[in-house]
Amino acid sequence: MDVYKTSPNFMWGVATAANQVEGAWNEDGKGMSIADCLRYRPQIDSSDYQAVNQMDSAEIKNALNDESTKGWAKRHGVDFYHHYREDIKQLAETGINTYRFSISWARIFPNGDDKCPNQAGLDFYLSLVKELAKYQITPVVTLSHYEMPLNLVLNYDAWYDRRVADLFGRYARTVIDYLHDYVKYWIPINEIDSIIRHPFSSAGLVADRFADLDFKTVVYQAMHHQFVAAAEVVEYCHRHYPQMKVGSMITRTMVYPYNSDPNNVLAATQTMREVYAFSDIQVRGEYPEFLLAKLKKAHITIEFQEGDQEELRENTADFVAFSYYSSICTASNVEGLRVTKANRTVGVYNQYLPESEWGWQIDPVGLRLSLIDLFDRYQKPLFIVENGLGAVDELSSDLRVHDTYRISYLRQHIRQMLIAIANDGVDLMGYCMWGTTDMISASSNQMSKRYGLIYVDLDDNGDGSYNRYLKDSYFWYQELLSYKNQIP
Ligand code: BGP
Repeated sequence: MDVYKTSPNFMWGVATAANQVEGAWNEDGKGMSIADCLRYRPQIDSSDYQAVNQMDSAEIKNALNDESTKGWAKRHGVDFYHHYREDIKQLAETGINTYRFSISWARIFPNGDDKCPNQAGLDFYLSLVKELAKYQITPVVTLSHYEMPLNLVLNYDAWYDRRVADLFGRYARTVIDYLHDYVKYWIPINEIDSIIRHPFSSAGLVADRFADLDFKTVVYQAMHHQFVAAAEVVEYCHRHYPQMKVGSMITRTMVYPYNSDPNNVLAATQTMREVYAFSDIQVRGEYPEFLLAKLKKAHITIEFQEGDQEELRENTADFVAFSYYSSICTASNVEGLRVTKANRTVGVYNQYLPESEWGWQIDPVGLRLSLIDLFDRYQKPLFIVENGLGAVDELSSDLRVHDTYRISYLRQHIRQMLIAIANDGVDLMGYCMWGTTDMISASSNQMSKRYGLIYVDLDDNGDGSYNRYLKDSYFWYQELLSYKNQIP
């Protein structure tokens, strides 16, 4: 058994997102959100995330007119809304001390622009954090994880519209005030770089609604509004609740050069800089020069309102959170090279690494490299808020899932994480594995891509009993958490 040291207050936990677990899409006053428009589409290759998650106005209209949950995977989630007490109790028994979840904006402000918040929505999240408190589990709350009220897409211009950033601010302040006794850690926007890769599912941007504008300009303007809105959350928390900590969050897919050809090394460096631009703005408080130069060259102008620059500069993140699942290679000329996919990113296949059933390459050392790189760059506490393996799991006749492959994935990644803390001097606050129970996959909207420690009896069409069954990985995580610094 390997022995490593984490600090006694290291945050060991699990992570999830409202739109992937809650279900109850139209209950207790919740409004329709963009996630409720994302349908599981078996006719499309589920790893083609762009095709799966691209929506046009006609498809949204179609979703609006369909009141069923059949096939609309995210509308029923895994019914966490009605199972949260039993799920939290079960997860508490693993020994976790941290639980990352997100709030559905449309549960709080059903249309985004309502005069008053929906009390039932606020109360649901209050009960949730009280439930966590019962087990001394610290919540980490994401305010925007791939959803927003659909009304802000249809009657505003989603995140492109500055008024939406203001409405987000009101929503954020409402939730922060309501939960402040229970929540210290906040992440304003999940994987803030996602807006570039999937602008509809992360920010509600529907290309055909901006027919008169250059869509790239729309995306970058919306990105700017997300940065300002996130900085306002930092400002509000620090001013009113000085104990609170607010994080930046990016998707940290490791990127290698395909080989040592300097042109490929340059391609990898440039790809990484594109992602780092997002954390740079939130951690350093200003747009990096290379991004400004790139936008200028592409004739993309971002409109700054008076005070935006100061807002960003004065309200930087307290910690740097990231998700890590896999890595890709990059080459300056990809012709003839085998293509691979990672977390909604396409790259060149790495011959040294195995791959998951979804073709995401499994790279535990890439996690250690990411930790070193991020810490050297920012010298701020880091937080791994997502890491896990999506796989097809089978419930066996003993009503268990024997997911040795997931245990192996987690063991290798956690080992590299612990080495990074022990040997590389990285300051890491915590680790949350993705996820809790199984849940609907974000990129493919399907159930059969499972990540949980707890199996949920449900299929891609939404048929099943919703019964929960423990997986071998549940017991492995429990064993790990009982040793904390040793890896079973
Ligand atoms: C992250 C998202 C999550 C999540 C995870 C796994 O990017 O923040 O919401 O689901 O990726 O991705 P997927 O579900 O597409 O396999």
